[in-house]
Amino acid sequence: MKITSLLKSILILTAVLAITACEQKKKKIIDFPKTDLAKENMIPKPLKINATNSAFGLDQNTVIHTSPDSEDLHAVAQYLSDKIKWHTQLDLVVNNMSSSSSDRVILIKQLEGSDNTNNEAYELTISQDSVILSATTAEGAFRGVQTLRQLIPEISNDTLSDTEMWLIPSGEIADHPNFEYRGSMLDVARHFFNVEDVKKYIDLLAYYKMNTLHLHLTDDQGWRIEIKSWPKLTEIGGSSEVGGGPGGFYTQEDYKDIVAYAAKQYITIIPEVDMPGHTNAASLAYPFLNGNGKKIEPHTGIEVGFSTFDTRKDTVYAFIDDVVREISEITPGPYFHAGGDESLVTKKADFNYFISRVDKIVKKYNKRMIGWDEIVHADIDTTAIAQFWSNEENAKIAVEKGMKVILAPGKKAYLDMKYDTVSQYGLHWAGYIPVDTAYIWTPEKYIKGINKEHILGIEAPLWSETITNMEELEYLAFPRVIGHAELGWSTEENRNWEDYKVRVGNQAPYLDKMNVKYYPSKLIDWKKSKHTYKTILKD
Ligand code: TNX
Repeated sequence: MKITSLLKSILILTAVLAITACEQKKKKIIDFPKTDLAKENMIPKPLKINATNSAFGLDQNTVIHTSPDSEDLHAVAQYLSDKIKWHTQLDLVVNNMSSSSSDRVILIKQLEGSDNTNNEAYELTISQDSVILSATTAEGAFRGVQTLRQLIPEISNDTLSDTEMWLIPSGEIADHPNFEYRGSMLDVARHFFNVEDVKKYIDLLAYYKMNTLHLHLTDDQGWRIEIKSWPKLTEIGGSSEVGGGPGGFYTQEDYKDIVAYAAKQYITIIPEVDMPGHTNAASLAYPFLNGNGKKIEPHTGIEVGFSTFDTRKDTVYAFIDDVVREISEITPGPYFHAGGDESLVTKKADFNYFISRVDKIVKKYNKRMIGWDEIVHADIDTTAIAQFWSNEENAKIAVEKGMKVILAPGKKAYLDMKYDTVSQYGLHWAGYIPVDTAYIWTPEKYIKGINKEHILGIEAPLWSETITNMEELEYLAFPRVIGHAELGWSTEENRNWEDYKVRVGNQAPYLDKMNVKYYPSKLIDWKKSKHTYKTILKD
């Protein structure tokens, strides 16, 4: 009897001690401002937001945990930890629950058997003690991580003391994208951009939940991807660019590096080999390809439409087979972009014959062909995708044929159009595109008769005739590409220029921290510091 009661007391004491120890360790939020999750500056705007006006405290005692501890989810959690460190200097452990100092948890949870069939869907539940990020796939969790990042206050070492925590507004978010395909394109042919430049662009696209990067790898002025069976493509075709600069190219290892880097951020790389026009650099390397009957010279100007492959030679298709095979082997994504634009010196019948043969080659290597909207006149499979850029009739024909369309309207989505008459870089054949014009349009209503079900998604191409380095690239792409990210993800009801304008102005601290030289459009009130909720704690 005595022993039992002694044991009981010991047990109770131990429990009390444990609780007290815990209480002592756990910081209490004693005073936090009323927050409003719905007013945070998230881009793209999430589908549903329910604010609960309290907050989750982020500090060194927060741990990140995944359930299950799978490789994919762990990688997403580690990415989150790395990014929290980048944003805040806090070094949070992943999947180490035994860590004695874990006060609050960010749980990344994979849901099974949910009805939600969208791979990119996620939910966030933010309360005082925990952040629960749930998704059916690691990809969905990754998109949710971007939302969380956008809610994290910026902290620098000297401003975070032991008695302070930084608050993430509480509430629930349920989100998924409006379009499956949300991308941008980089023209690395007119001017070459190196692997590091492309990686930086990928990081920025991922932050705004884009999921594809189309690389325009070849054009009249340069060939930028190593093809082992045709080495002169890069030896000769790679060494020129607009303006006579040195050019450059990606080895297959470089390209694989880009693909793998993008894949970690759930971004698919789409390689484009533009043909039968825009092929001067290829024909310079291998003159038998040329079909315009003229002597080939290096092209460093920006005129288009003068080059063509010889569409009636079997050797040309043997060459294309090698090119498509080698690139497809190192491209895990489902698409191969075969160009097809502005083939002004290729006879119509030859052009259509060419596109239909190329479509078969692309299919042979298990890819789906994408082509600029001119391809729709050819006899091609309906699994091919038309990328609308200028001709609405072509887009309509695509839809009538049962093909899907990617919208990249020159007048709205072209990142290489000047903002206005005083823009330093850019062209203006499709008009001037200020930041509001780029944002204010509805993809589902842009072309009469082309509805949501016909549209795979949207893309914002950045042609590089007038830009030679990252700073100039960023000037044209930012902030407009951020608006295109929202157009691809958010529903029409959730998009509003006045509201977006404020949110984009609040991207400045992030863009500055990323060292992005965005165009400081006067239409936007750029905020120099991020609004944060900060609280003082007591033990
Ligand atoms: C049209 S868009 C082109 C490109 C140019 C661009 C410049 C398209 C399919 N072709 O060759 O670089 O305009 O804005």
